[in-house]
Amino acid sequence: MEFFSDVPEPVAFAGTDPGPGGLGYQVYDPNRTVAGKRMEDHLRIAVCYWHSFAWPGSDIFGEGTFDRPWINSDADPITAAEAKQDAAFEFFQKLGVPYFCFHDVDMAPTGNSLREFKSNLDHMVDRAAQKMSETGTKLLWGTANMFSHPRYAAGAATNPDPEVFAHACAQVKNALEATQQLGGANYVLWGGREGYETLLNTRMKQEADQLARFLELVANHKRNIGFNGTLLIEPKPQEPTKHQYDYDCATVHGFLERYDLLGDYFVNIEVNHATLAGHSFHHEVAYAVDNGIFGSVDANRGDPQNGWDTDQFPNSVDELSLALFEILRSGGFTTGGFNFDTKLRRQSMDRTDLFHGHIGGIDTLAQSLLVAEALLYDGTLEHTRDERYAGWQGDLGTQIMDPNTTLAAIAEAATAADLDPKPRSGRQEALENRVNQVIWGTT
Ligand code: XUL
Ligand code: CO
Repeated sequence: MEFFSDVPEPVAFAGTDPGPGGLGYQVYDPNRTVAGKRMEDHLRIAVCYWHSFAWPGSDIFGEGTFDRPWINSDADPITAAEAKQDAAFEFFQKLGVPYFCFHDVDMAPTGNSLREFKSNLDHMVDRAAQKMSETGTKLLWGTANMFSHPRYAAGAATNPDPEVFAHACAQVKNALEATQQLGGANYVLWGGREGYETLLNTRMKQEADQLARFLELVANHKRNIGFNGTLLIEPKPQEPTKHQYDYDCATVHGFLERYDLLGDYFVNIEVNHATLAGHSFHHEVAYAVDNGIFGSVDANRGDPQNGWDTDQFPNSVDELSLALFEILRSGGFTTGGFNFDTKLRRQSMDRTDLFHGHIGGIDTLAQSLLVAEALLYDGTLEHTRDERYAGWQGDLGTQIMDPNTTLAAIAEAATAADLDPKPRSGRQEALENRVNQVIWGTT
């Protein structure tokens, strides 16, 4: 059955004339070379299964609004899961992007036991493997949903009950192996309920030790089965819990270092999670790149007027260009990519709205990539930073960093040389203007 018959042909690069209905890419041209690589290979775009195919458009105040014939609660669960999978693969192919991402529960009915869930997952994963080989679509990452079921209300790995921890182990083992079977490039852990609602009943240190143990077990299993994708942690400060332990990139980095897990885990940075943590997306990417933990991105945006995770499709080149610049200057993605962890608005109920949301988001990323390339070639930012820190390459900088130098020796040298350093302009406005000139193409 064809679900997206209003879009008979795959969406293609159309340049300035997107054609009837506007279903063409204006900027995203997979084969265009940008900074020495194909655009498709830079962006490594993925569609997510959950918001796009498993969610009917419900919110906490109202039921689903979307026209999604494949979501049918009266149907036999496996038949419904198969229809959802058909719709998803039809969409991936018609959108013309290389990757998708999924949670175990998006793909397969959970049944009434771990055993039943596993056998449903096996069936659906075999079927997905078949569809992937027919369509050429690849898996960017898989993950396990350990936050929706009531058993996880007090967390999965951080639950006070070890039986819940063990249940989570079974779920992650199965989801990791499913990801491996599908040739996934990464495996993601988002700890939606790994946090607390109140400190009145919480032992933070105990929960941190449990989380670290869990991450250690998962990393060991990855090695045992020979999964060669990357393990990614997705930071988020809160929602659904009041406080989430994987607050932001710096918190995750510190946690990994504390528990000797650096090198086993990298980060999947989500734009709207960065802004919920009080950072810019640019900041989170720059932090991860600088500290060697950058992995992948969940592309979306928040709404500056409210403080929750609205997961809207990205539409601001200004917001994304500088983050893309950091990614590009660090050499780009390795196993990661841009996953659209994005939701349509509840009033966008037509099936074609799913195309419009993704096409706009993809074009925004593509345009941001072009700006990032122009910023790289322009060189102003890099040159300014080089100049600003040049002193650290000189004698004094080298001497300060020498581990044998003491505070007293530096003080003595400063006094003897009668140092009286003068402040210098940080040139912020000039640099902001330069970035705008590059974005506007007026340089
Ligand atoms: C929730 C979120 C998740 C993860 C995967 O905010 O971003 O969808 O990406 O569990
Ligand atoms: Co996400």
